[in-house]
Amino acid sequence: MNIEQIQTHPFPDQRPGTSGLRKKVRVFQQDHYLENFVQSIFDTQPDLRGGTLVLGGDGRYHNREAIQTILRMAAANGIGRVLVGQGGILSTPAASCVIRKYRTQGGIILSASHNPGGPDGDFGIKFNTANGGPAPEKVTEAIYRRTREIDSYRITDDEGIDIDQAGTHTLGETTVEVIDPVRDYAALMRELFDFDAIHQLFNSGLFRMRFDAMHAVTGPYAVEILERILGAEPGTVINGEPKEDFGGGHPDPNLVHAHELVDLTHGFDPVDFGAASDGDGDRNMILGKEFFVTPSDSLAILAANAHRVPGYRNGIVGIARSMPTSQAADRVADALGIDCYETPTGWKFFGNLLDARRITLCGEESFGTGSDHVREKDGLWAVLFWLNLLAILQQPVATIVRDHWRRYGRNYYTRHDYEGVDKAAAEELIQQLRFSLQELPGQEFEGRIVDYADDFAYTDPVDGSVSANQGIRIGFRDGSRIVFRLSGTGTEGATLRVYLEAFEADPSRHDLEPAEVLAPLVRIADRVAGIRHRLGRERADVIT
Ligand code: G16
Repeated sequence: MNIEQIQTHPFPDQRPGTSGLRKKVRVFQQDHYLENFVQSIFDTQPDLRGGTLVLGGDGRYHNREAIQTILRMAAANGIGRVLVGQGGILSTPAASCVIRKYRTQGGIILSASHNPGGPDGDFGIKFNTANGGPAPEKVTEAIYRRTREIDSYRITDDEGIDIDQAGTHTLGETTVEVIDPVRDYAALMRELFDFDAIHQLFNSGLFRMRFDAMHAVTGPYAVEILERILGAEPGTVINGEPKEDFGGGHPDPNLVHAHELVDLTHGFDPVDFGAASDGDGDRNMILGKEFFVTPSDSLAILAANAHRVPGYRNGIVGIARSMPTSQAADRVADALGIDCYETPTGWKFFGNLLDARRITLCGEESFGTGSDHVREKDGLWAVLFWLNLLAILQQPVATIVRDHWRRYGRNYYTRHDYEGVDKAAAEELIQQLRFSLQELPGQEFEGRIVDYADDFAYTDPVDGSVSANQGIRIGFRDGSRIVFRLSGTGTEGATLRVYLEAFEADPSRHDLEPAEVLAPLVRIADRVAGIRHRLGRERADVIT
């Protein structure tokens, strides 16, 4: 094996966003592009030298090539051992699980999550630290700074290794272990949930579910856990074969992109329970018979019922939600007498709270729910949590949710996304909102009076770090809220996200159409921000 020192030049656009570096596949295919970023990780993470690195991805187009490149760079950079998922596969939560279980020094996950794949699709890379979680901002900023000055990287001239067979290989001084991507994760799920109760539920003949893996990474995980271990009927997992282009689909588990699953919960002979996960397995969508559970409600319901599930039998110590996530979880935390933290968008902001044992559960409106079992959001975990509750409560999903609303009130919620809009226009829109913040409090819009208006800033209670400019919040005296922010995960133009929320305590008003309840807030959002006028869009592209 020869180590080569390749001369390179910095790329100006390698600052990680909400979750790692995401770009078009063609950007990553440029000479040196991936290598520069990987070398910058190795240069800024000295513990990896002689240590262990976890490596895997969601199986999307370019995954295999990238894995071979990273293996050769790991060997050239003195990484002691690499644990790589067989076939290059590791879901994001499974990677987090493996990093923690084997106490490794970190991991590299190759994924652009819910973004489409294929030669014209997206690719991504992110570094997770030794706690199993996405690198916090101080680490991603250090990596970014390094990408701005890099002038060479190290790589071996090897052919690469066979990652399709489990086993141990050597690349120079580096040991490469190709591991079963499912085994450790499935074992962890067995520790947390009552598998016997779920098994009985599937065997009762009274319950049917479908899990939509969307031709993404969770297929093998769901088939193993739901069908093989828990005895769900064959065919429970649909679109279970991972494909490099996700079968041409958009692996984002929401009402728009997972419509095949949504249809199975409606019409003639609907299934009792539907669930889906995304490209890299960290998101989840939960459906009952003709019923959609918003991710914000899901977090609140899991928190209120956690004591019923083996892994959380002793109760939860606290909850965290991202700022735009509805305030449903806050009410549960109040009732339980525990803290509820409001963090910026991005799972990385939960890491310190979890490590410091200030919270047990956390979640985001963007179809993310998780707990202290790993340091990533976890799609299948959420599905198993729901299955465990369904097995114990023996009630339909809709009944569980309605009971919850009756007790805590309902937070009507929706998110409007304006995708691929002109970046400068979107930035200008946010900037104008910032300018108007001071004037808004006290103003009345459609009978609602503005209580506060600010640009959300977060001070991490554990390490004191401050993250500013995290989204514009406009809160009204009746508890309703509008939040505006620009997505940090897109790869084309900009995406404006508008989050709308209205609270309703009266149970006789819990069965209204969310679109109807929230329509006045949609109008207010347009009036305050000038969305149609500034972006030239009549309506949102995706409403979830
Ligand atoms: C990522 C982050 C999440 C975030 C979501 C949306 O999810 O991990 O924390 O909520 O993006 O972010 P944005 O609104 O900036 O697009 P994933 O599933 O894409 O990794």
